[in-house]
Order: sequence, then C-alpha cells, then structure tokens
Amino acid sequence: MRIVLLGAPGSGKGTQAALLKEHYSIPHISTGVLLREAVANATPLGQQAKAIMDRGELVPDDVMLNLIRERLAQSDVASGYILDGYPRNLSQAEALEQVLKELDLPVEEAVLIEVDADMVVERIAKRAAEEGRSDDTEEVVRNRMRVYEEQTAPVAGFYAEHGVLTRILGEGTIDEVQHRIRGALEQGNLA
Ligand code: B4P
Repeated sequence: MRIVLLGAPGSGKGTQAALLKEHYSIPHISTGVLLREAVANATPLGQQAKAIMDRGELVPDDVMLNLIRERLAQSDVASGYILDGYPRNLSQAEALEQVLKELDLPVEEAVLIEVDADMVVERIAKRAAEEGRSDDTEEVVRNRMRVYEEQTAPVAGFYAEHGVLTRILGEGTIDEVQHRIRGALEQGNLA
C-alpha cells in the first residue's frame, strides 16, 4: 500500500499515520519528524530548518527533496509507505511524482483528512500544553494554517486530477477517524 496523507496542521496526519504503520506494517515517513530529529541532532539541515519551522514557514523545496529522496531510496519502501507532511506544495507534489516514477512506486491513494479550523486550534493548544513543541504557539499555528491554505490545500486538487484522492472526515475520536481511513483504503482494494 502506497499512500499520502494530507490535511491541515493538527488534522491528525501524524497520529493516524502511526496507527496505519502498526496495522499494515509499512514505513511511516514524516518529514516533520525527520526535520525535528535533524534539529535535535543539530545537523547542518537542522540548523537551517529550525528558524523556518519556528516561524511556521516551509523549509525550501530543494532541501526537502534531498531529504525525501534519500529516505525513499531505502529498501523498506518497497513494501509500501505512508507519506505524512510531504508533499506540502504543488512543486513538491510534482517532484515527488517524478522520484516515485523512477522508483516505480507511484502513489495509490491520497487521503485528505478534513477538520474545521476551530478544532485544529483546540488540538494544537492541547499538544502545546503537553509537549511544548516550539512551533505550537498560537501565533505560529496561525501562520502554519495560512501557509496550509495558500500552499498545501492545492495539493489535494493535484491528486484529485490524478484520480487518487479520497476525503475523510477528521472529526471524532482518533479510533473513529482510523476506522474511516481503513474503510476507504479497503473499499479501494488497497488493504
Ligand atoms: P508537521 O510535523 O508535519 O506538523 P503538523 O502539520 O502539525 O502535523 P502533526 O502530524 O504534527 O500533527 P497531527 O495533525 O497528527 O510539520 C511541522 C513543520 O515542519 C512545518 O510547519 C514545516 O515548517 C516543516 N515541514 C514539514 N514537512 C515539510 C515539507 N514537506 N516542506 C517544507 N516544510 C516542511 O496532530 C495534532 C494534535 O492533534 C496531536 O496532539 C494529536 O494527539 C491530536 N489529535 C489528532 N487526532 C485527534 C482526534 N481525532 N481527536 C483529538 N485529538 C487529536
């Protein structure tokens, strides 16, 4: 199974991807996690990315393409993948399509998790209190939402044009959302 998870910050992409990884035993590739690891290890990439992430902006496309290309070159991806946080704009979507074509591992389904903006703010405020992520402050979250609307939301249209977009309601409990996603994947004969 080869899927891309799309959705606003706080829509539950990372949360749902972790559960899908457990259930289907395929790698979960989160560019947010890869970047936060680079920041924690103070690698050159991490040093470049930290200030950008702390403003809620997108890390440059060429940097992200190198990161994702390197990860997709690993052998575990042959069994499938769950991409979470990439692609985040149309240029990333086009670059990804090319990389996956070269690997002969095209996206089979893009799942868009839809939630309303108030719920996103509420969830992220809760995570901010629990985990203290430096990009979860109210002002930065507002910017992340703006960046999402302007740059990432059009990516759903890209996958719709390719005939592989599925929309899922992201409200309700984590288990309820997981159930909807698996139901959609199974209906599409992907699981
Ligand atoms: P990400 O790590 O991708 O951040 P995110 O969009 O907030 O998603 P996340 O997966 O963390 O949260 P989730 O919705 O699961 O990116 C962070 C930053 O990295 C970006 O702003 C950018 O700077 C950079 N970046 C990453 N990828 C990039 C790319 N491709 N190009 C350029 N820059 C890039 O969950 C949120 C919270 O909601 C959690 O606490 C969770 O427990 C809770 N939750 C989830 N589902 C719930 C439910 N059903 N009910 C109640 N709570 C729920």
